[in-house]
Amino acid sequence: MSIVNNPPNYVWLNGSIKPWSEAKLPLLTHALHYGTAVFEGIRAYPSDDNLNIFRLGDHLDRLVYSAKIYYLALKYGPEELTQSIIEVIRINGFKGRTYIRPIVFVGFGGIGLDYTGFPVDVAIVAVPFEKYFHKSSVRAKVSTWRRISNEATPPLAKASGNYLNSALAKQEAVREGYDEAILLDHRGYVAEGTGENIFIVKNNVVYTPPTSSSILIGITRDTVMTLLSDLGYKVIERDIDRSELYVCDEAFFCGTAAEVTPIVEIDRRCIGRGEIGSVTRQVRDAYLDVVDGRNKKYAHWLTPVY
Ligand code: PY5
Repeated sequence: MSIVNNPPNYVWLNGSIKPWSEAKLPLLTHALHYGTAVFEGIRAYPSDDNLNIFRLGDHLDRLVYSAKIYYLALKYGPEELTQSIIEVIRINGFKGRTYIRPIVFVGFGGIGLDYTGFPVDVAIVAVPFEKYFHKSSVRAKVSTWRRISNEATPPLAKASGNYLNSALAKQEAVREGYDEAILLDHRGYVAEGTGENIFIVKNNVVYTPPTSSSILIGITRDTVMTLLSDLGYKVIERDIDRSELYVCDEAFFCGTAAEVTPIVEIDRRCIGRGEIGSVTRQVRDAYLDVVDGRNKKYAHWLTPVY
């Protein structure tokens, strides 16, 4: 994530809008110590006449099930959260590409791991946000770290603590001169990037790891699968071997922050021609048409802010 130079003027905390400088938390906030929080990463994109939040309902559904896994009782329903997200964007006056981060976290209640009865706080922060990767294609490394598994901390919950695993892999990759890491699951099959799902293309067929391979079930992944089938491509969810990464024709990451980003090198092996491939280009352009509001077929995925 790029550095946010200017914090927003206003945020939302536990039911009301607050100036950034007044939204403060106790140092004994449970989530700070133990990662006991679940969150969402959502984007809003300008169209010709509005700013539209992409697949907000699906992100809020995932927030609800992530919270359920960790026994976090959400005090606000999807409708209230929808209105609050819109309010946060409006009060800050954001009109351009915006990233929205709702987070549900265990607040201050004590030191112990049994957080029964502790407050479950909710915050919403939105910031102007352009590109996640500051380049049009990336070079990746298969991490020496394995993706967390369902038997440990379930990857399908978008839980803050899960990102320690991502952070280790990302730091290793960046310090070794790569842009991103690809994590294998506990069985040794390809899982995902540190904050993205992954797809490969071989002979015009598209493959992506199944939901059982320790991935976050991405909303962009679902969007991309839908758009690829609209484009006439067959998409197969199946286990992918590490070596298949090296011999595929194209590979790309996708996620809310990363959007559709081509991977042009993996473990110092050039992928395809070392530039964005034709399938990736088509699905990337189709994705941007949808989020920017140019494809009316998917207008139902957009929630207007103004
Ligand atoms: N896998 C992981 C581990 C993720 O963190 C993300 C999203 C995805 C897949 C893609 O999910 P979706 O398509 O629903 O966004 N990552 C966040 C994002 O906003 C945070 C990145 C730092 O993209």
